[in-house]
Amino acid sequence: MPAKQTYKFSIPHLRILDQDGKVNKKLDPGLSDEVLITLYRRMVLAREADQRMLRLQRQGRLGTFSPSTGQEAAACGPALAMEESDWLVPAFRELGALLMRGVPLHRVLLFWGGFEEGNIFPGVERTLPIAVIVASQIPHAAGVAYTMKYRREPSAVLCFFGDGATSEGDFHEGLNFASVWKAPVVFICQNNQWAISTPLERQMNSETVAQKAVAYGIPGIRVDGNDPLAMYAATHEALERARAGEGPTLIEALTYRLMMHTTADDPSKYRSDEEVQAWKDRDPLRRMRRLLDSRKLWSDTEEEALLAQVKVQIDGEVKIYEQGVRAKPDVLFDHVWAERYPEIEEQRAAFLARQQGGETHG
Ligand SMILES: Cc1ncc(C[n+]2csc(CCOP(=O)(O)OP(=O)(O)O)c2C)c(N)n1
Ligand SMILES: [Mg+2]
Repeated sequence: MPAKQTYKFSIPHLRILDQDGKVNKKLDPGLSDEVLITLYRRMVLAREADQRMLRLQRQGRLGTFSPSTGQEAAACGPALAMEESDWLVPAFRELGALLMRGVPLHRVLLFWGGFEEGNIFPGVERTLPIAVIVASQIPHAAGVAYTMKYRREPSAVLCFFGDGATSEGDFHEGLNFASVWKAPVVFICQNNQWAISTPLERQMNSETVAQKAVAYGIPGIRVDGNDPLAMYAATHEALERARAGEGPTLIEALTYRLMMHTTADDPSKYRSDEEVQAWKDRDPLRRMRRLLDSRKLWSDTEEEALLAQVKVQIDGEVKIYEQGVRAKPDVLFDHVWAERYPEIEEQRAAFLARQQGGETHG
C-alpha cells in the first residue's frame, strides 16, 4: 500500500578498543592509567571468582549459580561509570559489576549458597539484590529511578538484564514507564546470544535489541560488549543524560557467555565448539591486557602477582562464607512477611517439631 513514510531509524554501534588492544583515538574516553589498571584488576577478580565458584559448586559447597566468564567487560565497564549515589539493579550475571561496586564476594557466595544474608550488601546499600526471576528487576529499576526524580535527587539507576528478558512483559512495561516519566535509568541488555538453550534468533525477530528503544522514544545504542572502554563510555554518557533529566537509554551489549548457563546445564548439548571458540578469541580480558601491554602498564610479573593476590582475597572470602554462616533450619519462615504472622508461626512450630522428631500435624 503506498503510504507516506513517517519514521525512520538507525542504530549506532560503538566500539573503541579493538581485539588487538588498539584504541580508536577519536572515541577514547581518556581514562587514566590507574583507572585502566583497576578496571583490569576487577575483571580478573571476577573471572577468578567465577572459576573458584564453579569448583565450590562441584564440591557441594555452593548451590547452583550463573557464571559470568566472558561477560566481564559488559559488567565492569558500566559499573565504572557509576557514582556512589547511583543505584545498581542487577540480574544474575553481573558479578563484575557487584565487585566493582564494592560488594564483598562472600555476600555473593551467601546468595548462591541459599542464605538470605546474600541479599544484603552492607556499605553499598544502593545495590538491589541479585534477581533470578527473569526481567522482574526492570520495573523495580524504573520505580527506583522515578523515586529519585520525585525526590529531586540527582542520582540515576543502572539496570542489567539479558537478551531473553526482552521477551518478558516486565521489560516492555519497565521501559514504557521509565520513558513516559523520563525516569533517570540506564537499561543494559547483556545480549550474550543465548537464553539457556534458546538462541537469539528463536527469541526475537528484531535485528537488534537496541532498536526496541525506538518504540519507547528513547535513545538506543548497540555496543561491543567485550570492549570495556566502549561499555564505560556509552554508560557514562547515558548516566549523565539521565541525571540531567533527559530520561532513560537502552544499551545493548553484544557479548557471549563462555561457560554454562548455570552449573545445572551442559552447553555442548545446544551450541557448537566453533561458536564458543570464535568468542574465546574475543575474550575481553585478553583485549584489556593487550591495551595495558601496549601502554607499558603491565607485565607477566605483575600478572603473576595479581593472580596470587586475587587467590588470597578469594580464599579469605570463601572462609568468611563457610565459617560465618550456620543456617537456622527455620530461616525460610523468617522472610515470608515483613512481620511475624500467626499462621506462618504455626507452620514454623510444626516444622521445628518435625525436625526434632516430635509431634507433627499431617
Ligand atoms: C520469569 C522467569 N522465567 C523463567 C526463568 C528460568 N530462566 C532462568 S534464566 C533464563 C534465561 C534468561 O536468559 P537471558 O535473559 O538471555 O539471560 P542470560 O541467562 O543469558 O544471562 C530462564 C528462562 C526464570 N528464572 N524466571
Ligand atoms: Mg542471554
